[in-house]
Amino acid sequence: MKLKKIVMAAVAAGLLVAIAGCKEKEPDHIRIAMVVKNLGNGFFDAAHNGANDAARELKNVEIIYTGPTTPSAEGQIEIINSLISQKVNAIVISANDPNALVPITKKAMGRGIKVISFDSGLAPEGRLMQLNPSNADLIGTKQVQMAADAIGGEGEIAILSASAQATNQNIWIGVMKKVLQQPEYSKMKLVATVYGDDQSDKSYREAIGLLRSNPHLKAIIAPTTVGINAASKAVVDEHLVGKVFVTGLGLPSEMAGHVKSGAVREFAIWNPIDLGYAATYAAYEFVQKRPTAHPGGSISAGRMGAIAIDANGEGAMAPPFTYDKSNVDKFAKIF
Ligand code: RAM
Repeated sequence: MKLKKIVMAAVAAGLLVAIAGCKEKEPDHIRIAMVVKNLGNGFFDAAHNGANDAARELKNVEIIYTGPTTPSAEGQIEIINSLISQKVNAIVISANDPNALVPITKKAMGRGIKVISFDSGLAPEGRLMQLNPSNADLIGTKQVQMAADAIGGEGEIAILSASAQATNQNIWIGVMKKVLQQPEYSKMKLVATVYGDDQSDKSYREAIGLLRSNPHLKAIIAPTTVGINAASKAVVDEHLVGKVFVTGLGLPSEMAGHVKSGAVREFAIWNPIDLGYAATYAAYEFVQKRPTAHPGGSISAGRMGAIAIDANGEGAMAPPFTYDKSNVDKFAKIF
């Protein structure tokens, strides 16, 4: 009798284990890979810091920070292939191309990896969500306004961008071109758009090229933290401070000296630490299959609060902040 009871208890326990095994188990150690456009960019180093902050709060999250040495879709494809073999739980990517990466991120998603893009987006079919730093119209408009302020609303301007396929820069350039058609900017003329590939040396060479081949140039707008830094150096080296003004999106830590030299009056940016932090929370919510993590829902991003996901699967953070000589030093200590 006693033996029968033991056998029955053992069978019941076995059944319970089997049932538990059938139910999809939430991973207790979550590996989130942050794939950036390229390594060695201070903007992404700051985003990485934010990702680490989120991982510390979430406790069971490990961040794998990676990216190619130069910003190319090919380099990111290779990395994602390896992340698929490593069976990471999520990939958070700033994409070097909106479309070229879609087949590989689709493959990753097919293997159960949650893919979200942040900063520079993937086409909707290649990701579950895109986290934008801010609204694209605001970012584009702001940069034209800053250039207009610096040059009194009149004269030739040029754009020094990142890589030619970068999703985020191309969206902002599109907005800038539209804004420039408004009557208030009719005296500003966009004479060239060049690409420094988010490499300091190439951006510097492109900026020098712009300055030398456009003797009437009044402003360079660089919607990239690498480009704005390189363009400012070029203006100083060509002895054009006060004649040509640089503006765009920069990191206070990299731009403080250029604001002091006079090459830059104002520039803008959002907080890249918060962006990396929120992107990590977003990935976590998708891995945990939170019921609200879907287009039309929202993610809850720790200290950043709830971020709504629109019908296209996009979410946006705060408006860009403007920096000039009154505040750049204070923020230079942070990012
Ligand atoms: C560079 C990168 C990044 C962009 C910033 C403003 O660091 O191109 O994608 O968001 O500039």
